[in-house]
Amino acid sequence: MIGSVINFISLGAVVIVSAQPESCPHGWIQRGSSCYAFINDVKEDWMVAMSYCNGIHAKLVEIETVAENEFIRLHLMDNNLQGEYMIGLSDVLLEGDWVWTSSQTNPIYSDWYPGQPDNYHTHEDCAILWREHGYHWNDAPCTVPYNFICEKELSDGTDIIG
Ligand SMILES: [Ca+2]
Ligand SMILES: [Ca+2]
Repeated sequence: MIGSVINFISLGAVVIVSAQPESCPHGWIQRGSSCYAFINDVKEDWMVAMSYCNGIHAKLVEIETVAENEFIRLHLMDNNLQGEYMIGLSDVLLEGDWVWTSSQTNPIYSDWYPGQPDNYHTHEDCAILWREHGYHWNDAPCTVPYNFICEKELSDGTDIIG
């Protein structure tokens, strides 16, 4: 009896969720429960890129798995998107200590191009996807304007839907 009540409740919850299929905002690219905005009409430095992403309730993209990395690299290559893309990884606070901005945690997965990060001219504290090397990662100056990618989770949109 109790079991069937629980089943009924959980079934109801499933119906409610599936009645509001979530999708990414117009212009964003969806992968699972994540949405990605590839910003390449304006190049910005790291601070401005971060602020822009935050302003649209997102963050500079944080790439935690090989699958996510391949998804982004393939999107850039398939669509022939030009230039470098900044991601949410930096060692601006402590040289050599790379952290994802939103969590301040060291990456478990990384895809540095061989020889990187090299902190060239002791002045490279922000990670980019390096076009001329298949969008593998490079450290670059945070003050140079680059294209960038914002990321947000679909669950962030429930407030708007409700
Ligand atoms: Ca550095
Ligand atoms: Ca470098």
